[in-house]
Amino acid sequence: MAKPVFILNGPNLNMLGTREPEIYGRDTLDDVRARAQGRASQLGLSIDFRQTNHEGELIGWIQEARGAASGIILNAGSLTHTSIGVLDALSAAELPVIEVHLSNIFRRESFRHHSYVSAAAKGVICGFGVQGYELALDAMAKLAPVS
Ligand code: DHK
Repeated sequence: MAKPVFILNGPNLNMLGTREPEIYGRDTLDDVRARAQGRASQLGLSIDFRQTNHEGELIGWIQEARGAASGIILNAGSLTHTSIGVLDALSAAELPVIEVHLSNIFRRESFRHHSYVSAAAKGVICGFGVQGYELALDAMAKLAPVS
């Protein structure tokens, strides 16, 4: 049985749909999960989709991924810009990592232009809203080992 792709979401992404919809859109996190599940099924991938508002929990999930996942798709929310702990966990995971942001972080405030996650990521998808998760799965399907 192939290992799932972990799709991990950080702080405030549980608020999707109501949080600044002009920036993040009107889809909820459940909508994102459903779309990701649909695309994963088309690609023959399984996913494990999670969200947390807590840095330590996210780091724990990344550590868990090392043995349990075939790859990590990560929208770390604000932790993208602050967390060396998340970067260190990703580096230790030794898995393909794809960084996702709903918004185009480079069109926004300068403090969003730097990402610690990027240093451990194979690539970055940002600015395509919810579709970014599907694009990340398309890319992951070509990266992740089959077994
Ligand atoms: C989500 C967040 O919560 C922000 O802190 C990031 C990212 C951008 C997104 O666009 O998905 O700066």
